[in-house]
Amino acid sequence: MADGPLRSNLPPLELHVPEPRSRPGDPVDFSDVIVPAAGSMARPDEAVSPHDMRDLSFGLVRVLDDDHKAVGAWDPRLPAETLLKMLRTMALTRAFDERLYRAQRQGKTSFYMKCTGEEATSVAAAAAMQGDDMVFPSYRQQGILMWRGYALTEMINQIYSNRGDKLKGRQLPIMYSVPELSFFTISGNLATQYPQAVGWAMASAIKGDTRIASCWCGEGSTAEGDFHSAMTFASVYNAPTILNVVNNQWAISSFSGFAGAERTTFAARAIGYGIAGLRVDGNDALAVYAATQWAAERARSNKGPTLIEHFTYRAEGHSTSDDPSAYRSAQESAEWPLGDPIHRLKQHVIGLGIWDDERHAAMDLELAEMVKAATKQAEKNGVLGHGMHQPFETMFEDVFEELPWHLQEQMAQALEERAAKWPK
Ligand SMILES: Cc1ncc(C[n+]2csc(CCOP(=O)(O)OP(=O)(O)O)c2C)c(N)n1
Ligand SMILES: [Mg+2]
Repeated sequence: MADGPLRSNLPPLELHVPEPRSRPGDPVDFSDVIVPAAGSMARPDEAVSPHDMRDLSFGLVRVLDDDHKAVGAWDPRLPAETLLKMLRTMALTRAFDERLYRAQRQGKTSFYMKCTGEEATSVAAAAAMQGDDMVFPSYRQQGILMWRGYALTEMINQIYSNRGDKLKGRQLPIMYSVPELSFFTISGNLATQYPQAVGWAMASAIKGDTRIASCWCGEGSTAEGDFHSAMTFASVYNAPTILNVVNNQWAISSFSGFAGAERTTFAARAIGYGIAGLRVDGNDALAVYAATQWAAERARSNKGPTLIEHFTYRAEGHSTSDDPSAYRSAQESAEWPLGDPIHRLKQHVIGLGIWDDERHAAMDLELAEMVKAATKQAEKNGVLGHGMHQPFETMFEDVFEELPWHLQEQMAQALEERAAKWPK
């Protein structure tokens, strides 16, 4: 019953509650997903006014066509070496995900997150940036660390929170922090990296530096206030930033409709802020590279920030704590119309005559062995939950230069209680 006065000649107000396209057991229908032909989008100059590129927020920049050939103005025309390095790095990311997912199932760590199907959105983006441009990733861009050559054992030490963990077990597994690779600390609090990236980019400009910043968040995270604050600052100050939204259709069990996908695209969020917006096929490594290269050039030449929506699909569960079969049709992943990014790049380089199935199979074996060896190496430093790998008091350290009195007291009390409870 309505609480307010009833005006019986008016229809009752009602809300729209989005419903996902399918639930477990349902057949999947992606016919509403519009996939423009590869090469059909115009590529404006990097200095274009955001008002003259609105189409690019609603279309889809695609380079690889149905025959895996690179076509159109967005083709970045990469040398064979770069194409093969991107392919290898994406395959390494997947091999790493496979093994560390299993390690979680074996009880060696508490938590893991895969980026299966989304490898291009981090690897190809990192490839198109300078190695010292600052990145502010979410928890699904491990591909950036792979591209920048971070040691796998360091990543696994962190995942196992073991003696070798440089973060001393104080971060959730997979929440890396690698300052020497210009890789900002991953935070579990969604979208906080957005204002941080814009602020960092503003500082870079204030200092007269040439390094730009790039951040990533999921489509669900665009519903956070931080996303919009960051967009305002980026727009007002023309901050040299690339703002990536990885639209993988799902935010744990909430489909993208709950973040507004039924109303407009995520790239179109840029329009209201007067920022350049690009919507790209996130499973097309060449399109991701080309869009990032365009945005990086724009940012570096003081023409302004770019919001890039990477249209992709989260092929697996949100994390090891999730079971997607409880809320979405198992068919979705198989029927996703944009295919798999590794398969598509592989077919492209095979078509160029610089790669073949045999070499690919050999590479997959080599990478699996490499990851296995790194895992074994890291396990020498212990695995999560088997003993205390870091001195207890480290949880109080490294925040303040000098430990304030109240934390000193808390530390002393904690150590005392610990000694009383576990004398050995
Ligand atoms: C501020 C905040 N709210 C909620 C959560 C819980 N949470 C963690 S991941 C997630 C879904 C995020 O989805 P999306 O942004 O689409 O990224 P994806 O996981 O798909 O990469 C939620 C709700 C959180 N970590 N932080
Ligand atoms: Mg998502």
